[in-house]
Amino acid sequence: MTLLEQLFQAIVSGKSKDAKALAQQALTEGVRPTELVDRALVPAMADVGEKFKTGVIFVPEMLVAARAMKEAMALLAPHLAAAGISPKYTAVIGTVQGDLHDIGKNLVAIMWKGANFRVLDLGTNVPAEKFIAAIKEHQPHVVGLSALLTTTMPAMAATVQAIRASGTPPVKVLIGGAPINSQFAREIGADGYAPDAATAVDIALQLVA
Ligand code: B12
Repeated sequence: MTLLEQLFQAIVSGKSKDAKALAQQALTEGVRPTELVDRALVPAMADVGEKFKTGVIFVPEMLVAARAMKEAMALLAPHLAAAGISPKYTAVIGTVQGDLHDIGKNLVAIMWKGANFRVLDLGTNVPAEKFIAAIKEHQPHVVGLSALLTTTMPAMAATVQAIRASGTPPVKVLIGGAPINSQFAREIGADGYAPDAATAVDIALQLVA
């Protein structure tokens, strides 16, 4: 098994210590951090999701796999976000109300920091009012909303609507998460959608240009 396959396997089986050690070993051997994310971490979560959907594993196994993913990600974060000197743009990001998934949102936050954004992360299960308060306080250029459940997509729509109606300074709203697509973004009046963290950087930069 290659190192990337071992890392994939460690995450799928929820072995946090192994995942961290293997990620460290890969970095030491010169594997690029983005390659680790794209070829081991993200595919591992996709595999876990498939196993959950088909009843091979249940929530506890999904939880330990997520923990292993986070451990590996924490190790990679400083390498992904090259320290920008003084951030040029400000972004607020959070997972919408009712939704506790944060791995993808965290990855977007890391990549935005790497692209020289100051990022205020409001966490998960964030009500619209909290987004609005943060926009008023920090006047960001971009707001990122994440949703991983089909059942929290309406909360995303309601959040966009509440931001637009709140009288905050105009702000670009960018949305993402596994069930989201560009058509949904158009329907709910968001300014953009990105399917992954790398594209989230490109779209955010386009929106603020
Ligand atoms: C890990 C996980 C969990 C963990 C979350 C841990 C954590 N801290 O995040 C735990 C165990 C807590 C969990 C709980 C639940 N989960 Co869950 N979970 C997953 C799983 C396996 C992986 C998600 C993930 O981290 N992916 C990896 C990241 C990197 O990808 P991502 O999140 O998609 O993010 C990328 C893009 O979408 C995008 N992106 C994401 N956010 C944003 C934001 C912006 C602004 C932009 C531009 C882009 C962007 O960029 C990211 C990076 O490339 C998915 C399966 C899947 N394939 O998605 C199921 C999944 C999302 N869960 C599911 C379900 C059903 C649940 C539960 C309801 C289970 C239950 N019965 O309790 C609960 C709900 C809890 C809640 N209220 O939120 C279902 C949802 C089904 C549906 N149609 O809605 C899925 C799809 C599994 C399945 N196949 O059935 N889950």
